[in-house]
Amino acid sequence: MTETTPTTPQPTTTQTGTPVGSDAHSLTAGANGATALHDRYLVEKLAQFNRERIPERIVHAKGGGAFGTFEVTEDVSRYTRAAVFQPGTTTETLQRFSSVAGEQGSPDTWRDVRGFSVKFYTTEGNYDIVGNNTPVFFIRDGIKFPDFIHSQKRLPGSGLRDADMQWDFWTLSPESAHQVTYLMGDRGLPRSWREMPGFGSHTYQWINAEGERFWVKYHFTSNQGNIEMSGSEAELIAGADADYYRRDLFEAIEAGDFPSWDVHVQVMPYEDGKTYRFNPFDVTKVWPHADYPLIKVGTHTLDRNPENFFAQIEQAAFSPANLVPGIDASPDKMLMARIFSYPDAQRYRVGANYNQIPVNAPIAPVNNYSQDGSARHGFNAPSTPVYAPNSLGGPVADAAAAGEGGWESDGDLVRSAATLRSEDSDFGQAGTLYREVYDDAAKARFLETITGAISGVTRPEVRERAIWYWTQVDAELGASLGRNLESGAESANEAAEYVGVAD
Ligand code: HDE
Repeated sequence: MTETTPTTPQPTTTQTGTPVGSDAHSLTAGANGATALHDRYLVEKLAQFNRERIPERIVHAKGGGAFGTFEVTEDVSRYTRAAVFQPGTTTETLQRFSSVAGEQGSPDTWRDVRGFSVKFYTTEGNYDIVGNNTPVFFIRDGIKFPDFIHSQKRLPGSGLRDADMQWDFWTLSPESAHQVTYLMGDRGLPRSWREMPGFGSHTYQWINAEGERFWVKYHFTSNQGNIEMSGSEAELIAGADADYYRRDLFEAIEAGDFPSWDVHVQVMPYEDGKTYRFNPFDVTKVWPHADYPLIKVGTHTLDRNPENFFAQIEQAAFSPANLVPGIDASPDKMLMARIFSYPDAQRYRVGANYNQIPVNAPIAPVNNYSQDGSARHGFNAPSTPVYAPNSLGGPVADAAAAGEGGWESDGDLVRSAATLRSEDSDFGQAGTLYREVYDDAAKARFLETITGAISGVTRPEVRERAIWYWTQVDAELGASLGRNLESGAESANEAAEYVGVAD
Protein backbone atom coordinates (compact mmCIF):
# COMPACT_ATOMS: atom_id res chain seq x y z
CA MET A 1 0.00 0.00 0.00
CA THR A 2 1.42 3.42 -0.84
CA GLU A 3 1.22 6.34 1.53
CA THR A 4 -0.64 9.42 0.34
CA THR A 5 -1.44 12.71 1.99
CA PRO A 6 -4.49 13.79 -0.02
CA THR A 7 -5.63 17.36 -0.02
CA THR A 8 -9.27 16.31 -0.46
CA PRO A 9 -10.15 13.20 1.55
CA GLN A 10 -10.29 9.93 -0.35
CA PRO A 11 -13.15 7.50 0.37
CA THR A 12 -12.24 5.03 3.12
CA THR A 13 -12.02 1.50 1.76
CA THR A 14 -11.66 -2.09 2.89
CA GLN A 15 -8.25 -3.72 2.50
CA THR A 16 -9.38 -4.85 -0.93
CA GLY A 17 -10.18 -1.33 -2.00
CA THR A 18 -13.97 -1.14 -1.90
CA PRO A 19 -15.55 1.94 -0.33
CA VAL A 20 -17.02 1.48 3.15
CA GLY A 21 -20.15 3.01 4.63
CA SER A 22 -19.05 4.20 8.06
CA ASP A 23 -16.17 4.32 10.53
CA ALA A 24 -18.53 5.22 13.34
CA HIS A 25 -21.48 2.86 13.14
CA SER A 26 -21.54 -0.93 12.96
CA LEU A 27 -24.25 -2.62 10.94
CA THR A 28 -27.13 -3.42 13.32
CA ALA A 29 -30.67 -4.77 13.06
CA GLY A 30 -32.38 -1.45 13.61
CA ALA A 31 -30.69 1.44 15.45
CA ASN A 32 -30.94 -0.43 18.77
CA GLY A 33 -30.57 -3.99 17.54
CA ALA A 34 -27.97 -6.78 17.38
CA THR A 35 -24.78 -6.39 15.37
CA ALA A 36 -24.69 -8.24 12.07
CA LEU A 37 -21.77 -10.67 11.68
CA HIS A 38 -21.74 -9.93 7.99
CA ASP A 39 -20.59 -6.34 8.62
CA ARG A 40 -17.47 -7.31 6.74
CA TYR A 41 -15.78 -3.95 7.35
CA LEU A 42 -16.29 -4.15 11.13
CA VAL A 43 -14.96 -7.72 11.13
CA GLU A 44 -11.97 -6.78 8.98
CA LYS A 45 -11.18 -3.71 11.10
CA LEU A 46 -11.23 -5.61 14.42
CA ALA A 47 -9.38 -8.63 13.03
CA GLN A 48 -6.68 -6.43 11.53
CA PHE A 49 -6.33 -4.58 14.83
CA ASN A 50 -5.85 -7.86 16.71
CA ARG A 51 -2.85 -8.57 14.50
CA GLU A 52 -1.09 -5.21 14.78
CA ARG A 53 1.70 -6.42 17.06
CA ILE A 54 4.42 -8.81 16.06
CA PRO A 55 6.58 -10.50 18.71
CA GLU A 56 9.02 -8.00 20.16
CA ARG A 57 12.72 -8.70 19.81
CA ILE A 58 13.75 -11.07 22.64
CA VAL A 59 16.64 -8.69 23.29
CA HIS A 60 16.99 -5.07 22.10
CA ALA A 61 13.17 -4.68 22.11
CA LYS A 62 13.15 -0.94 22.87
CA GLY A 63 14.77 1.24 20.27
CA GLY A 64 14.51 3.83 17.60
CA GLY A 65 16.24 4.71 14.39
CA ALA A 66 16.68 6.80 11.30
CA PHE A 67 17.92 6.68 7.74
CA GLY A 68 21.20 8.18 6.62
CA THR A 69 24.15 8.19 4.30
CA PHE A 70 27.63 6.73 4.59
CA GLU A 71 30.37 8.45 2.65
CA VAL A 72 33.85 7.01 2.19
CA THR A 73 36.32 9.86 2.59
CA GLU A 74 39.58 7.84 2.64
CA ASP A 75 41.15 5.03 0.60
CA VAL A 76 41.07 1.61 2.31
CA SER A 77 40.89 -0.30 -0.98
CA ARG A 78 44.20 -2.02 -0.15
CA TYR A 79 42.34 -3.88 2.63
CA THR A 80 38.93 -4.65 1.10
CA ARG A 81 37.33 -4.89 -2.31
CA ALA A 82 33.85 -4.22 -0.83
CA ALA A 83 32.09 -1.64 -3.01
CA VAL A 84 30.70 0.11 0.09
CA PHE A 85 34.23 0.99 1.24
CA GLN A 86 35.73 2.15 -2.08
CA PRO A 87 36.98 5.78 -2.18
CA GLY A 88 34.26 8.36 -2.72
CA THR A 89 31.39 5.87 -2.50
CA THR A 90 28.14 7.05 -0.94
CA THR A 91 25.65 4.49 0.39
CA GLU A 92 22.15 4.88 1.82
CA THR A 93 21.79 3.45 5.33
CA LEU A 94 19.35 2.63 8.12
CA GLN A 95 20.46 2.77 11.73
CA ARG A 96 18.68 1.40 14.79
CA PHE A 97 19.69 2.14 18.39
CA SER A 98 18.32 0.12 21.27
CA SER A 99 18.64 -0.84 24.87
CA VAL A 100 18.95 -4.51 25.57
CA ALA A 101 17.15 -5.97 28.53
CA GLY A 102 14.03 -3.84 28.78
CA GLU A 103 10.80 -4.61 26.99
CA GLN A 104 9.30 -2.39 24.30
CA GLY A 105 7.86 0.21 26.67
CA SER A 106 10.85 0.28 29.02
CA PRO A 107 12.54 3.59 29.86
CA ASP A 108 15.42 4.48 27.57
CA THR A 109 17.65 5.65 30.42
CA TRP A 110 17.84 2.46 32.47
CA ARG A 111 21.50 1.46 32.84
CA ASP A 112 22.22 -0.94 30.01
CA VAL A 113 24.40 -1.60 27.01
CA ARG A 114 23.02 0.12 23.88
CA GLY A 115 22.65 -1.52 20.49
CA PHE A 116 24.17 0.21 17.49
CA SER A 117 23.01 -1.40 14.21
CA VAL A 118 23.70 -0.06 10.75
CA LYS A 119 22.34 -1.45 7.49
CA PHE A 120 24.19 -0.33 4.35
CA TYR A 121 22.10 -0.72 1.18
CA THR A 122 25.14 -1.40 -1.03
CA THR A 123 25.26 -2.11 -4.76
CA GLU A 124 26.52 -5.62 -3.89
CA GLY A 125 23.72 -6.43 -1.44
CA ASN A 126 22.91 -5.38 2.11
CA TYR A 127 25.76 -5.14 4.57
CA ASP A 128 24.89 -4.89 8.28
CA ILE A 129 27.13 -3.97 11.19
CA VAL A 130 25.15 -5.02 14.27
CA GLY A 131 27.14 -3.78 17.24
CA ASN A 132 26.89 -2.05 20.56
CA ASN A 133 28.15 1.14 22.23
CA THR A 134 30.82 -0.93 23.96
CA PRO A 135 33.64 -2.74 22.12
CA VAL A 136 33.35 -6.03 24.04
CA PHE A 137 30.74 -8.50 25.23
CA PHE A 138 29.84 -10.49 28.38
CA ILE A 139 30.50 -14.00 27.08
CA ARG A 140 32.64 -15.58 24.38
CA ASP A 141 30.62 -18.61 23.27
CA GLY A 142 27.09 -18.27 21.82
CA ILE A 143 25.91 -21.40 23.61
CA LYS A 144 25.81 -19.34 26.84
CA PHE A 145 23.64 -16.56 25.38
CA PRO A 146 20.14 -17.79 26.32
CA ASP A 147 21.30 -18.45 29.91
CA PHE A 148 22.95 -15.06 30.11
CA ILE A 149 19.84 -13.27 28.88
CA HIS A 150 17.55 -15.26 31.18
CA SER A 151 19.69 -14.18 34.14
CA GLN A 152 19.39 -10.49 33.17
CA LYS A 153 15.66 -10.47 32.43
CA ARG A 154 12.89 -11.56 34.82
CA LEU A 155 12.20 -14.26 37.37
CA PRO A 156 9.69 -16.76 36.04
CA GLY A 157 7.44 -16.59 39.12
CA SER A 158 7.24 -12.95 40.12
CA GLY A 159 8.15 -11.42 36.76
CA LEU A 160 10.70 -9.24 38.57
CA ARG A 161 14.31 -8.41 37.77
CA ASP A 162 16.65 -10.07 40.22
CA ALA A 163 20.14 -8.97 41.32
CA ASP A 164 20.90 -12.44 42.67
CA MET A 165 20.63 -14.13 39.30
CA GLN A 166 22.37 -11.30 37.47
CA TRP A 167 25.42 -11.41 39.74
CA ASP A 168 25.32 -15.19 40.08
CA PHE A 169 25.68 -15.51 36.30
CA TRP A 170 28.29 -12.77 35.91
CA THR A 171 30.51 -13.96 38.74
CA LEU A 172 30.31 -17.58 37.54
CA SER A 173 31.27 -16.32 34.06
CA PRO A 174 34.42 -14.29 34.75
CA GLU A 175 34.87 -13.52 31.05
CA SER A 176 32.07 -10.98 31.65
CA ALA A 177 34.33 -8.72 33.78
CA HIS A 178 35.48 -6.41 31.00
CA GLN A 179 31.97 -5.71 29.71
CA VAL A 180 30.54 -5.32 33.23
CA THR A 181 33.30 -2.79 33.94
CA TYR A 182 32.07 -0.75 30.97
CA LEU A 183 28.45 -1.17 31.94
CA MET A 184 28.81 -0.11 35.58
CA GLY A 185 30.97 2.82 34.51
CA ASP A 186 29.78 6.03 32.90
CA ARG A 187 29.36 4.29 29.54
CA GLY A 188 26.29 2.55 30.99
CA LEU A 189 24.30 5.82 30.91
CA PRO A 190 24.86 7.79 27.69
CA ARG A 191 23.12 11.18 27.51
CA SER A 192 21.68 10.30 24.13
CA TRP A 193 22.15 7.86 21.29
CA ARG A 194 23.74 10.72 19.36
CA GLU A 195 26.42 11.21 21.98
CA MET A 196 27.78 7.69 22.21
CA PRO A 197 30.21 5.66 20.13
CA GLY A 198 29.46 2.44 18.27
CA PHE A 199 31.55 -0.67 17.74
CA GLY A 200 31.28 -3.73 15.52
CA SER A 201 32.77 -5.46 18.60
CA HIS A 202 33.71 -8.71 16.85
CA THR A 203 36.71 -9.19 14.64
CA TYR A 204 35.61 -9.36 11.01
CA GLN A 205 37.55 -10.25 7.91
CA TRP A 206 38.31 -7.99 4.97
CA ILE A 207 39.50 -9.35 1.62
CA ASN A 208 41.10 -7.11 -1.02
CA ALA A 209 40.95 -7.39 -4.82
CA GLU A 210 44.04 -9.63 -4.80
CA GLY A 211 42.41 -12.02 -2.35
CA GLU A 212 44.67 -10.90 0.54
CA ARG A 213 42.95 -11.21 3.94
CA PHE A 214 42.96 -8.91 7.00
CA TRP A 215 41.26 -8.95 10.38
CA VAL A 216 39.34 -5.77 11.23
CA LYS A 217 37.40 -4.14 14.04
CA TYR A 218 34.97 -1.26 13.45
CA HIS A 219 34.78 1.92 15.52
CA PHE A 220 32.13 4.63 15.06
CA THR A 221 33.28 7.84 16.77
CA SER A 222 30.51 10.29 17.59
CA ASN A 223 31.01 13.78 16.19
CA GLN A 224 28.65 14.96 18.96
CA GLY A 225 31.19 13.73 21.55
CA ASN A 226 30.79 11.02 24.18
CA ILE A 227 28.56 12.49 26.85
CA GLU A 228 27.01 10.61 29.75
CA MET A 229 24.44 11.36 32.44
CA SER A 230 24.55 10.68 36.16
CA GLY A 231 22.63 7.87 37.84
CA SER A 232 20.20 10.27 39.50
CA GLU A 233 19.56 12.16 36.26
CA ALA A 234 18.90 8.90 34.43
CA GLU A 235 16.52 7.80 37.14
CA LEU A 236 14.51 11.02 37.01
CA ILE A 237 14.29 10.91 33.23
CA ALA A 238 13.22 7.25 33.32
CA GLY A 239 10.15 8.35 35.26
CA ALA A 240 9.45 11.56 33.37
CA ASP A 241 10.05 10.51 29.76
CA ALA A 242 10.49 6.81 29.00
CA ASP A 243 11.17 7.65 25.35
CA TYR A 244 13.90 10.18 26.05
CA TYR A 245 16.47 8.83 23.57
CA ARG A 246 13.92 8.12 20.87
CA ARG A 247 12.56 11.65 21.19
CA ASP A 248 16.03 13.22 21.23
CA LEU A 249 17.04 11.53 17.98
CA PHE A 250 13.74 12.26 16.24
CA GLU A 251 13.69 15.91 17.27
CA ALA A 252 17.34 16.53 16.37
CA ILE A 253 16.78 15.17 12.86
CA GLU A 254 13.48 17.07 12.46
CA ALA A 255 15.37 20.25 13.40
CA GLY A 256 18.04 19.58 10.77
CA ASP A 257 20.70 18.83 13.39
CA PHE A 258 21.99 15.65 11.77
CA PRO A 259 24.13 13.43 14.01
CA SER A 260 27.21 11.85 12.47
CA TRP A 261 29.91 9.34 13.31
CA ASP A 262 33.35 8.96 11.79
CA VAL A 263 33.94 5.34 10.89
CA HIS A 264 37.35 3.84 11.61
CA VAL A 265 38.85 0.38 11.46
CA GLN A 266 41.70 -1.33 13.21
CA VAL A 267 43.43 -3.64 10.74
CA MET A 268 45.43 -6.69 11.78
CA PRO A 269 47.45 -8.54 9.12
CA TYR A 270 46.05 -12.04 8.62
CA GLU A 271 49.16 -13.84 9.89
CA ASP A 272 49.27 -11.76 13.12
CA GLY A 273 45.98 -13.40 14.03
CA LYS A 274 47.82 -16.68 14.62
CA THR A 275 50.51 -15.34 16.89
CA TYR A 276 49.11 -12.24 18.61
CA ARG A 277 49.69 -12.28 22.36
CA PHE A 278 46.03 -12.87 23.16
CA ASN A 279 43.24 -14.39 21.11
CA PRO A 280 42.22 -11.60 18.72
CA PHE A 281 38.92 -13.35 17.99
CA ASP A 282 37.74 -13.17 21.60
CA VAL A 283 34.90 -10.62 21.80
CA THR A 284 35.66 -9.94 25.47
CA LYS A 285 38.91 -8.19 24.42
CA VAL A 286 39.86 -4.95 22.70
CA TRP A 287 42.93 -4.55 20.51
CA PRO A 288 45.28 -1.89 21.91
CA HIS A 289 45.41 1.10 19.58
CA ALA A 290 49.19 1.17 20.06
CA ASP A 291 49.37 -2.17 18.22
CA TYR A 292 46.60 -1.50 15.68
CA PRO A 293 45.83 2.21 15.31
CA LEU A 294 42.52 3.56 14.09
CA ILE A 295 42.38 4.07 10.34
CA LYS A 296 39.64 6.40 9.12
CA VAL A 297 37.25 5.14 6.46
CA GLY A 298 34.49 7.73 6.18
CA THR A 299 31.51 9.38 7.84
CA HIS A 300 28.03 8.15 8.62
CA THR A 301 25.30 10.79 8.94
CA LEU A 302 21.67 10.31 9.95
CA ASP A 303 19.42 12.76 8.14
CA ARG A 304 15.97 11.23 7.65
CA ASN A 305 13.41 10.14 10.22
CA PRO A 306 11.21 7.14 9.60
CA GLU A 307 7.79 7.98 8.21
CA ASN A 308 6.28 4.91 9.80
CA PHE A 309 7.88 3.51 12.93
CA PHE A 310 6.41 0.05 12.61
CA ALA A 311 7.06 -0.50 8.91
CA GLN A 312 10.56 0.93 8.92
CA ILE A 313 12.00 0.39 12.43
CA GLU A 314 10.01 -2.36 14.12
CA GLN A 315 10.16 -4.60 11.05
CA ALA A 316 13.80 -3.78 10.31
CA ALA A 317 15.90 -6.93 10.38
CA PHE A 318 19.61 -6.45 11.06
CA SER A 319 21.94 -9.41 10.86
CA PRO A 320 25.66 -10.13 11.13
CA ALA A 321 24.95 -12.70 8.39
CA ASN A 322 24.38 -9.86 5.92
CA LEU A 323 27.89 -9.75 4.49
CA VAL A 324 29.06 -8.55 1.06
CA PRO A 325 31.93 -9.50 -1.26
CA GLY A 326 35.21 -8.47 0.37
CA ILE A 327 33.88 -8.84 3.95
CA ASP A 328 33.52 -12.08 5.88
CA ALA A 329 33.31 -13.56 9.37
CA SER A 330 36.17 -14.61 11.67
CA PRO A 331 36.77 -17.54 14.01
CA ASP A 332 34.93 -15.69 16.81
CA LYS A 333 32.55 -18.31 18.25
CA MET A 334 30.05 -15.63 19.24
CA LEU A 335 29.96 -14.20 15.75
CA MET A 336 29.41 -17.61 14.22
CA ALA A 337 26.47 -18.26 16.57
CA ARG A 338 24.99 -14.87 15.71
CA ILE A 339 25.16 -15.65 12.00
CA PHE A 340 22.62 -18.40 12.63
CA SER A 341 20.59 -16.60 15.27
CA TYR A 342 19.52 -13.32 13.64
CA PRO A 343 17.92 -14.60 10.42
CA ASP A 344 16.25 -17.31 12.53
CA ALA A 345 14.83 -14.67 14.90
CA GLN A 346 13.60 -12.62 11.95
CA ARG A 347 11.90 -15.51 10.16
CA TYR A 348 9.97 -16.08 13.38
CA ARG A 349 9.41 -12.44 14.34
CA VAL A 350 8.64 -10.87 10.97
CA GLY A 351 7.99 -13.86 8.68
CA ALA A 352 9.75 -16.09 6.18
CA ASN A 353 9.87 -13.38 3.52
CA TYR A 354 11.10 -10.60 5.83
CA ASN A 355 13.76 -9.56 3.34
CA GLN A 356 11.06 -8.55 0.85
CA ILE A 357 9.67 -5.85 3.16
CA PRO A 358 10.83 -2.51 1.71
CA VAL A 359 13.02 -1.54 4.68
CA ASN A 360 14.92 -4.83 4.45
CA ALA A 361 14.95 -5.23 0.66
CA PRO A 362 18.32 -4.64 -0.99
CA ILE A 363 18.84 -2.20 -3.86
CA ALA A 364 20.94 -4.95 -5.47
CA PRO A 365 18.95 -7.38 -7.63
CA VAL A 366 17.91 -10.66 -5.93
CA ASN A 367 18.32 -13.81 -8.04
CA ASN A 368 18.01 -17.27 -6.55
CA TYR A 369 15.83 -20.36 -6.48
CA SER A 370 13.96 -19.84 -3.22
CA GLN A 371 10.24 -19.38 -3.63
CA ASP A 372 6.83 -19.14 -1.97
CA GLY A 373 6.13 -18.88 1.76
CA SER A 374 3.88 -16.61 3.75
CA ALA A 375 3.43 -13.07 2.39
CA ARG A 376 5.66 -13.69 -0.62
CA HIS A 377 5.74 -10.56 -2.68
CA GLY A 378 8.59 -10.90 -5.17
CA PHE A 379 8.96 -13.72 -7.68
CA ASN A 380 11.06 -14.68 -10.65
CA ALA A 381 9.90 -14.28 -14.24
CA PRO A 382 7.81 -17.33 -15.17
CA SER A 383 10.47 -18.43 -17.64
CA THR A 384 13.10 -18.72 -14.86
CA PRO A 385 13.83 -22.35 -13.99
CA VAL A 386 13.06 -23.39 -10.40
CA TYR A 387 16.18 -25.50 -9.79
CA ALA A 388 19.95 -25.39 -10.07
CA PRO A 389 21.91 -26.63 -11.88
CA ASN A 390 19.85 -26.10 -15.03
CA SER A 391 20.52 -25.77 -18.72
CA LEU A 392 17.94 -23.01 -19.17
CA GLY A 393 20.00 -19.92 -18.36
CA GLY A 394 18.91 -19.47 -14.72
CA PRO A 395 21.08 -17.63 -12.17
CA VAL A 396 24.52 -19.20 -11.64
CA ALA A 397 26.57 -18.96 -8.43
CA ASP A 398 29.97 -17.39 -8.97
CA ALA A 399 32.71 -17.83 -6.34
CA ALA A 400 34.79 -14.98 -7.77
CA ALA A 401 31.85 -12.57 -7.50
CA ALA A 402 31.06 -13.75 -3.95
CA GLY A 403 34.49 -12.59 -2.71
CA GLU A 404 34.34 -14.81 0.36
CA GLY A 405 37.23 -15.09 2.80
CA GLY A 406 38.05 -18.00 5.06
CA TRP A 407 40.72 -19.27 7.40
CA GLU A 408 42.71 -22.42 8.05
CA SER A 409 40.88 -24.82 10.30
CA ASP A 410 41.60 -28.38 11.32
CA GLY A 411 41.35 -30.70 14.28
CA ASP A 412 38.97 -33.02 16.05
CA LEU A 413 35.47 -31.83 16.83
CA VAL A 414 35.60 -30.82 20.49
CA ARG A 415 33.67 -28.81 23.06
CA SER A 416 36.42 -26.65 24.47
CA ALA A 417 37.47 -23.11 25.25
CA ALA A 418 39.81 -21.62 22.65
CA THR A 419 43.49 -22.40 23.24
CA LEU A 420 44.90 -19.91 25.76
CA ARG A 421 47.68 -17.59 24.62
CA SER A 422 50.26 -15.93 26.87
CA GLU A 423 48.17 -12.84 27.63
CA ASP A 424 44.69 -14.33 27.63
CA SER A 425 42.99 -13.46 30.90
CA ASP A 426 39.45 -12.75 31.97
CA PHE A 427 40.29 -9.85 34.22
CA GLY A 428 43.36 -8.13 32.69
CA GLN A 429 41.67 -5.67 30.33
CA ALA A 430 38.89 -4.98 32.85
CA GLY A 431 41.58 -3.91 35.34
CA THR A 432 43.29 -1.72 32.75
CA LEU A 433 39.97 -0.03 31.90
CA TYR A 434 39.28 0.65 35.57
CA ARG A 435 42.80 1.79 36.53
CA GLU A 436 43.99 3.59 33.40
CA VAL A 437 40.90 4.92 31.66
CA TYR A 438 38.68 5.92 34.58
CA ASP A 439 39.84 9.02 36.45
CA ASP A 440 39.39 9.33 40.22
CA ALA A 441 35.87 10.76 39.95
CA ALA A 442 34.83 8.03 37.51
CA LYS A 443 36.35 5.41 39.83
CA ALA A 444 34.32 6.79 42.74
CA ARG A 445 31.11 6.68 40.70
CA PHE A 446 31.97 3.16 39.61
CA LEU A 447 32.41 1.94 43.18
CA GLU A 448 29.13 3.59 44.18
CA THR A 449 27.30 1.93 41.27
CA ILE A 450 28.59 -1.58 41.91
CA THR A 451 28.02 -1.18 45.65
CA GLY A 452 24.42 -0.20 44.96
CA ALA A 453 23.90 -3.01 42.48
CA ILE A 454 25.44 -5.73 44.63
CA SER A 455 23.60 -4.51 47.71
CA GLY A 456 20.49 -5.87 46.01
CA VAL A 457 21.98 -9.39 46.13
CA THR A 458 20.52 -11.45 48.98
CA ARG A 459 22.48 -14.73 48.75
CA PRO A 460 25.68 -14.41 50.84
CA GLU A 461 27.70 -16.72 48.55
CA VAL A 462 26.85 -14.55 45.53
CA ARG A 463 27.91 -11.42 47.44
CA GLU A 464 31.17 -13.14 48.41
CA ARG A 465 31.79 -14.17 44.84
CA ALA A 466 31.07 -10.61 43.67
CA ILE A 467 33.75 -9.31 46.02
CA TRP A 468 36.16 -11.96 44.69
CA TYR A 469 35.27 -10.97 41.09
CA TRP A 470 36.01 -7.27 41.60
CA THR A 471 39.15 -8.12 43.55
CA GLN A 472 40.42 -9.95 40.46
CA VAL A 473 39.72 -6.81 38.42
CA ASP A 474 41.50 -4.60 40.95
CA ALA A 475 42.55 -5.56 44.47
CA GLU A 476 41.87 -2.15 45.95
CA LEU A 477 38.47 -1.94 44.26
CA GLY A 478 37.52 -5.35 45.67
CA ALA A 479 38.62 -4.30 49.15
CA SER A 480 36.63 -1.05 49.00
CA LEU A 481 33.57 -2.92 47.78
CA GLY A 482 33.95 -5.43 50.62
CA ARG A 483 34.14 -2.61 53.17
CA ASN A 484 31.12 -0.84 51.66
CA LEU A 485 28.98 -3.96 51.70
CA GLU A 486 30.11 -4.86 55.21
CA SER A 487 29.25 -1.44 56.59
CA GLY A 488 25.97 -1.30 54.68
CA ALA A 489 27.20 1.89 53.04
CA GLU A 490 25.33 1.12 49.89
CA SER A 491 23.14 3.90 48.69
CA ALA A 492 19.51 2.91 48.41
CA ASN A 493 19.22 5.28 45.47
CA GLU A 494 21.92 3.58 43.52
CA ALA A 495 20.36 0.19 44.19
CA ALA A 496 17.08 1.44 42.80
CA GLU A 497 18.79 3.08 39.85
CA TYR A 498 20.43 -0.15 38.78
CA VAL A 499 18.01 -2.14 36.75
CA GLY A 500 19.99 -4.69 34.86
CA VAL A 501 21.46 -5.39 31.55
CA ALA A 502 21.76 -7.92 28.87
CA ASP A 503 23.33 -8.18 25.45
FE1 HDE B 1 22.33 -9.83 19.62
N1 HDE B 1 20.45 -10.52 19.14
N2 HDE B 1 22.91 -11.73 20.09
N3 HDE B 1 24.21 -9.19 20.13
N4 HDE B 1 21.81 -7.98 19.09
C1 HDE B 1 19.44 -9.77 18.64
O1 HDE B 1 18.07 -10.41 16.82
C2 HDE B 1 22.21 -12.86 19.82
C3 HDE B 1 25.27 -9.95 20.52
C4 HDE B 1 22.62 -6.88 19.03
O2 HDE B 1 18.51 -3.17 16.04
C5 HDE B 1 18.26 -10.60 18.22
O3 HDE B 1 16.45 -9.78 15.37
C6 HDE B 1 22.98 -14.04 20.13
C7 HDE B 1 26.49 -9.20 20.48
C8 HDE B 1 21.89 -5.73 18.54
O4 HDE B 1 17.21 -4.85 15.49
C9 HDE B 1 18.74 -12.04 18.45
C10 HDE B 1 24.19 -13.58 20.61
C11 HDE B 1 26.14 -7.95 20.03
C12 HDE B 1 20.60 -6.21 18.29
C13 HDE B 1 20.13 -11.82 19.02
C14 HDE B 1 24.14 -12.12 20.57
C15 HDE B 1 24.71 -7.96 19.83
C16 HDE B 1 20.58 -7.60 18.63
C17 HDE B 1 16.95 -10.25 18.83
C18 HDE B 1 25.35 -14.40 21.12
C19 HDE B 1 27.00 -6.72 19.81
C20 HDE B 1 19.41 -5.40 17.81
C21 HDE B 1 15.98 -10.06 17.68
C22 HDE B 1 25.98 -15.24 20.12
C23 HDE B 1 28.25 -6.91 19.12
C24 HDE B 1 19.34 -5.37 16.33
C25 HDE B 1 16.80 -10.05 16.50
C26 HDE B 1 18.27 -4.38 15.91
C27 HDE B 1 19.46 -8.44 18.49
C28 HDE B 1 20.91 -12.87 19.33
C29 HDE B 1 25.20 -11.30 21.02
C30 HDE B 1 24.01 -6.77 19.41
C31 HDE B 1 17.86 -12.91 19.30
C32 HDE B 1 22.53 -15.47 19.96
C33 HDE B 1 27.89 -9.73 20.81
C34 HDE B 1 22.41 -4.32 18.36
O5 HDE B 1 18.78 -12.77 17.27
